[in-house]
Amino acid sequence: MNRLIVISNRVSAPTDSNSGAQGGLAVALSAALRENGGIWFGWSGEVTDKFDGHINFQRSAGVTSATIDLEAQDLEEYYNGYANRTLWPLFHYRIDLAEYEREFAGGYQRVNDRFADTVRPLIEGDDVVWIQDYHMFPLGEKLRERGCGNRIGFFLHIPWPPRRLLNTLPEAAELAKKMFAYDVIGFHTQEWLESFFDFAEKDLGATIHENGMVELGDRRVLALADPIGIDAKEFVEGANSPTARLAFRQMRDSAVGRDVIIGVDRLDYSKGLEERFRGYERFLDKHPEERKEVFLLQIAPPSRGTVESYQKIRSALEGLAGKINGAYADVDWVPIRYVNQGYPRDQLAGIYRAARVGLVTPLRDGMNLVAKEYVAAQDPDDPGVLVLSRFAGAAAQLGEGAVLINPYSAEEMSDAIVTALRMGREERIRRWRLMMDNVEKEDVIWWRKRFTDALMEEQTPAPLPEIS
Ligand code: ADQ
Repeated sequence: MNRLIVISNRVSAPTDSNSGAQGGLAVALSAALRENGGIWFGWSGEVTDKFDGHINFQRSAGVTSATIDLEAQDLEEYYNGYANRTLWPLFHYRIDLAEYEREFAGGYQRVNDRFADTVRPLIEGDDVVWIQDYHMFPLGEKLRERGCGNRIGFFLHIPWPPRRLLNTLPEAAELAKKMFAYDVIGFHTQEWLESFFDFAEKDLGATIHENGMVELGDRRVLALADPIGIDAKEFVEGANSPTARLAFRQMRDSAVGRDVIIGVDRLDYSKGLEERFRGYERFLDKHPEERKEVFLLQIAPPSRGTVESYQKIRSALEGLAGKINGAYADVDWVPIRYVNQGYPRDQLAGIYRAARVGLVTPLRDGMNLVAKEYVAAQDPDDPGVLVLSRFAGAAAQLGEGAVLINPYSAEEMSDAIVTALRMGREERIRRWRLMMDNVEKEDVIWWRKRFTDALMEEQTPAPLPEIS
């Protein structure tokens, strides 16, 4: 069996202290590393005065991690700069927020060189390398330049934008060409995959074959849609744990008979939080009879706080929540409970379960795991309703059971909330079953295996089932 070398910006291999708090991705990759042996390589999260290529090895819960420290300037240009101020907004269709600065692009290349230099000596014989996400587009090519002939895969966790948007990036073609250094590349949905095909064909002159093989000059890469899932089994267990039961009871007690509408998102402009608040405001305005029957619990831990656009969205949301609460609250009721902290996964599962409606309304999202977690946490005999944005990757899998909306439309959001609140138990169970079947079947292990099978065995995976 081949060893696996996973490379990502941050390493979230289990440590003795965080094993209960890991997300599905970390769980899936750690399981793969445990089965195959190998190393998880990435940035340590630490800053050093002078980069010296020192690698810190750690072994915990059967997984070896190898990390490097980076310089403050690296982080400013590569992480806060190119990754989060250039690529993230552009790939989420926000060219109005994307910043195209040469020093960001330079820092991005420099850090990818640092990754390549330090990880290259760790890659042996027939190791298989799997690189994660938009922080590392050029890493495959840089490893090839350093003589790495191993099979290398790349998975993109965010959307691949339409070519007319991507072409606003000065080095769009160079960036896209780097995808051809890989043997296999994966996207969450058919839509992102097709956007890649479109760019490859029209802007690079590549040839797309039926089986997903894309040819450019003498390079061939297998491109596939491989939607990520959650660790459904573990999440269901978590939702039935004593911690979750307690969180459920506390939530229901504090709701005093009112229906809870829940949103859980990193505080990010791609998640459509302002639009969500405005949609909810429309609902309050149009349905005075519902006002004191419900409240919105929005949990949004801040992220990327040093980037200006994130500071702006944070203060905009505080303003909006304050304005809505000011306009509608009464002595015995507040319409929005706005919370800025993170919660342990089991507690979160209990909170999801207590909510009659899950509002997952990103303006654009590669997948969105909160939608799947909300479904997995529900009581099978009395499940809540998922209101889901058409523009989340998750809509391709959960669209039959969710109430789908256009998140830009306050009217649709308001109507969907009413539909969800009034939905009878039988219909809720029917819709939930459809979604849960998918969440259980296409879980994170399925996702990982679909990719690593293609990478290790050069197999084109079966096409995804069509959802009407
Ligand atoms: P994210 O943009 O971070 O991920 P998402 O898929 O929703 O988005 O995952 C967020 C995770 O953070 C979930 O597991 C959620 O439970 C957790 N989380 C959020 N708020 C929390 C809170 N207050 N307390 C505790 N946990 C919280 C990126 C892409 C997505 C893609 C994933 C995986 O943007 O589209 O689905 O990667 O590929």
